[in-house]
Parts: sequence; C-alpha cells; structure tokens
Amino acid sequence: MKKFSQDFIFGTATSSYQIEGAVTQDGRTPSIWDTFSKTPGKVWGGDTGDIACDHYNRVEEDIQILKELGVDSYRFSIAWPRVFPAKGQYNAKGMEFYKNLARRLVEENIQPFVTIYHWDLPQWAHELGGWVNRESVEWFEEFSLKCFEELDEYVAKWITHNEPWCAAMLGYHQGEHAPGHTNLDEAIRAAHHILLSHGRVVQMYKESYKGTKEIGITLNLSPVYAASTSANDQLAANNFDGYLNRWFLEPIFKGSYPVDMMNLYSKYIYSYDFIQEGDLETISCPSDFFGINFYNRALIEFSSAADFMFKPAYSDYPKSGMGWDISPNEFKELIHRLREEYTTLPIYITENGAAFDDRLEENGSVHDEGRVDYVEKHITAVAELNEEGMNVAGYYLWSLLDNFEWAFGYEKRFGIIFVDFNTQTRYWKDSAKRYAEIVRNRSI
Ligand code: IFM
Repeated sequence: MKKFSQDFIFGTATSSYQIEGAVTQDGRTPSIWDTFSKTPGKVWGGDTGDIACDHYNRVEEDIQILKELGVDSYRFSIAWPRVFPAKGQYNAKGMEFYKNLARRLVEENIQPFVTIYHWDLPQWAHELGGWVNRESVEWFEEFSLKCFEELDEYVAKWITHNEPWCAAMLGYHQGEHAPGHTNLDEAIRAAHHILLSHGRVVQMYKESYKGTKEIGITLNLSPVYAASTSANDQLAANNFDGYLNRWFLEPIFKGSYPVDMMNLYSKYIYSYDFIQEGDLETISCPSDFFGINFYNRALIEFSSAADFMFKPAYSDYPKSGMGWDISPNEFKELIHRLREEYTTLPIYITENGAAFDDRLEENGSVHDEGRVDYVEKHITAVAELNEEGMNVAGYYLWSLLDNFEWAFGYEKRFGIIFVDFNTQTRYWKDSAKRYAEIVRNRSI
C-alpha cells in the first residue's frame, strides 16, 4: 500500500464551457466555442455547449457531489464572456456565479483552484484578431485583474492558462478547435501572446496586485518516443517533441524558443519580429508551481509527406476510449525529464483521466472498470514519484462530470460522475466510488 502525506491535494477538474451551459444567461455573450460548435461539421453530432451539464443552474447539486467525494480541492475555470461580455465592459452579474461557487467551496472546506483561461475566448475578442493580436495580452490582463479583485479572497491557487498548445495549435494550426484556422504563422503568434499574457499576469499578480496565493500555468505534455532507432524516426520524434512540448517548456523555463523548431517553422513564418524585446524575460518570470495535464505517451515515426516529418506510429499499447495509449510508466519518465531538464517547482497534475464507452445500467450503476484501473495506475505512479522525491503536490482527476468534450461533443465521456444529458441526472460511476475511497484513506 502507498500512502499520501496529509498535505497532498486530491481534487477533480472541469472547465466553464464544457459544463456550464446557460450561454445567454445573466449577460453572457458568445465565445469562440459557441460560434465554432454551431458551425456545421466542426463538432461531432452537431453538439454544442448550450446546455452541457447545466452546471450554472445546478451548481449546488454539484458542490454536494464534491463534498461526498471528499476531495480537498476543485479546479474550475472562468468564462471570460460572462465577465467581459464586450470589450472593456465588466459584468458583475456574470462574476457573481464564480464568487458564490468559490465561497461555497470554502464553506465546504474544498480549496478553489481557478483556471483563468480554458479556451472560451469571447467572440468580441476574436473579431478583433483573437490571440493573434498582441492587444489580447492587455485584454487578458484586464480580465485577470477583475478575477483577482473579486475572487482572490477565496481562491487557493491560480492557473493563468490551461494547455496553451491546444488553444494555439489545435485552434489556429490544425483547425480542430475554435476558431478553426489552419495557419502556422497565426498559431505561433497566438502561442506567443498566450505565453506573454501568462507572464504579464503573474508579474501583475505578484508586483502590483500583491497577491499572496500560488500562481502558475498548466501545459499538456506527452513524453515522445521514436518508433525505432532509425535516424528518420529519431528526427521525427525530436520534431514532434519540439512541436508539442519544447515550444512551450523552453520559453517558460529557459527564456528562449527552441532554435531547431524556429528553423523548421521558418518556411511558414517569414519573420519572428512579433517576439519583442523583453517578452521572453516576462514569459520566464518565476511562478509558484507547474501544472501538468497528462493523458498518454506519443509514439512517432518519420513521414516524408508530413510538413514537419512526423506522424503517429502504430502502437500496441492498451488504449482509452480516445484511442490514446495508457502509459503510466511513461508518465513517470515525463516527470523525471521535467525534473532533470526544466524545473524544481512543485508539480500539480492538474488533469489526468480517461474517456471510456460507459454504459448506464437500469439500476443506476456504471461499472467503468477501465477508468478505475487507469486512475489507480496513475495515482500509484504519483505515489511512486513522490517516494523518489519528485515533489508532486497534488492530483486532479479529469473530470468530475461527463461533459462537452470539444470537437467530440458528448460522444466521449471523461467523468467519474455519469451525466444523463436528457434528464441532467447525475450517477456515480464505480470510478467515483473508488476515488472517494482513495481520497478518504489517503492511500492506494
Ligand atoms: O476535456 C479536455 C480538457 O478540456 C483539457 N484537457 C484534456 C481534456 C480531455 O481531452
């Protein structure tokens, strides 16, 4: 049996657009995800976040679930277009929802862990150029300051951005996420402005706002392996590691972009002059922790047909419902690498979990043994990492509820609580019961 210390944080995580619904309530205006999901062909089955888990109207019921789970902390995000429905226009009514949520969590002894940006950029901001426009950094600062002013008294920890890679590369390069563009030049500018806004907000929080809570950023990282020892596959794996991991890790922890990737990208990016003097210093300013969302490893091989010479290779690993390799050992290797090459900051696993093809039985049970096994393996890995002194300070299971899984709509269920989207009834899956037990015993 492996024990967790009393100060280790067990939590669950969600994000605003994926669960809230209520997209026109209390003055909220559309985000890029409202627009994208309503564009035919972009989201599986034409699903949208219009209703989602109706969490906005069922928040008390969901807090009760968190209480029964016994978690120490709950990670949620703020919908920017609720708080700033138009440029420069603050909506106190929209903020009230988060104030109430944060206050209620504190009353229940659950620490609020707040993500400021989890992809629901206001449509108004998109129409002004979105993250490609450097002014987005100022809009984000204004939004963040309001969050600090209204919520900081309740919040335990702040995350500036969730997974900048997804926001920038899936949104502006691969076109699979909102706003659905396929332009590398835009994506790299967007990534830069997102990272810059992170640095600016961390500095503002510490220096002028004089905040005392912990603040950091969350990246989605996958350890990358080459399918063979051939020079081609090794090169492909290095390029994919640069595309997914190093492009974000290096500016944050080393204050520079990886030069091999700058060279590779330069056939699409005619000038890097959007990187202004002082930007990289700001991006690499000290924060208090490092958040990692981990789901799977990546196995990569060479492809002469691909722009950057990489493509996914065949892998015989067991898979989650997303087709992602279940790879708890590689998760440990990732943390080892981060410790060796990048950071000594406390690490929070701000997301980990899996989609599976869950079936609700007539008696209300959901026997999601695949997820139970996945969660047990990864929590065991965290315990082992801590035995080696890797300083993983917390683990947040993704996700509390089945929810709107972006381009996959409601087709993929990541929750430990099953949501019947017709009735909005919540059912405890076996994984929720098992997680409650792990949290209660603080051991696995
Ligand atoms: O649902 C997402 C979440 O919004 C960000 N990280 C990955 C999850 C599963 O795909």
